[in-house]
Amino acid sequence: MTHYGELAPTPLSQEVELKLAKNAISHSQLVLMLIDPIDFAGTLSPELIRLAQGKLAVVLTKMDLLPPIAKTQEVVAWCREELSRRGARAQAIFPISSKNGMGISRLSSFLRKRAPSRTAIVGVTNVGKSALLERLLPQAAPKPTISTLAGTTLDLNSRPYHGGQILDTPGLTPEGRMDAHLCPSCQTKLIPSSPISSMLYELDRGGALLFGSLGCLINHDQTVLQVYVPGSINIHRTNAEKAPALLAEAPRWLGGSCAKCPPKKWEEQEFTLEPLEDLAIAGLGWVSVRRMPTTVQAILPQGIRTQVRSAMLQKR
Ligand SMILES: Nc1nc2c(ncn2[C@@H]2O[C@H](COP(=O)(O)OP(=O)(O)OP(=O)(O)O)[C@@H](O)[C@H]2O)c(=O)[nH]1
Ligand SMILES: [Mg+2]
Repeated sequence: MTHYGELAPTPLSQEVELKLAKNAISHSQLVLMLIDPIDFAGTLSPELIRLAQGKLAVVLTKMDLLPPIAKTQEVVAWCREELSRRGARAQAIFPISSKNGMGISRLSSFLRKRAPSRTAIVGVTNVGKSALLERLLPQAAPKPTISTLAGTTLDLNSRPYHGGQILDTPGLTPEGRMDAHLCPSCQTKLIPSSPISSMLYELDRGGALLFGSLGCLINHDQTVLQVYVPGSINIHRTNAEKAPALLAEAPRWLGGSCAKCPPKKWEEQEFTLEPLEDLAIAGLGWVSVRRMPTTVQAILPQGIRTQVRSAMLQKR
């Protein structure tokens, strides 16, 4: 399969992805499960957490993409809370960046001290598993394939590591994420290459925010929202009357999707949010409520997972 001049992998079926992950986990003493904090809702796999029970360590990847106001230890504490709300316990949580090397030496010394005979690196597609393996291996070791395309690693890849083995695995294809509604080119634009932007909006009753042509939030109350989305998303301020028509029409200037993307069916949901709560939208980002409670109506492509949670980044 060719993808914009590059050779793109033929996707594995979800059944095969899960079978390979199960195989890797059952033959490992330690499981590094990767979660991307900028898409916590879209990259946390309850299935992998269940399979890895008792041997789970969580790696928070791509920390370099969090906005500069993020405090690493707060994000780690928040992640621990979110895991425990789901009944999951991690032996340790490692915030890292395979891009700039942050946190890699702490993770390496944990692995050397624990010295499991086999460690599995698991997570959804594109979360950065192969990039982490590359960081952990000595410089001279053959490099795993790393790419912006989801579904790059197609089989278990076992490498010697400090007297044991470390295993890279194909990612699980997550369901209910924004990328499932986009063509490959628009999917790539959703992957940030620099820290995601954080913008504050004061909205009147009936005020609306469009996230390109990917969805919108209509406010039923006067409120202040902090919006965290990739910089490539054009946030357009409008009102409750105009927002649904703009989404349906998807003019080119709005961006986010194009004529090659599959047609979208829209779904409306209402959320009541308290101050210091986030509404996370899988594969897109999140909004955080500041000051007063509000009710928002979200119009999103059908099947997108959403989550109301305590705020990941606290107000400063
Ligand atoms: N900014 C940033 N990008 C990263 C980081 N780790 C990985 N990436 C990028 O994320 C994309 C996916 O990385 P991979 O390592 O191929 O992801 P994977 O989990 O192995 O993906 P599959 O093999 O498809 O399951 C690539 O474009 C990487 O360059 C990181 O720490 N920071
Ligand atoms: Mg990979």
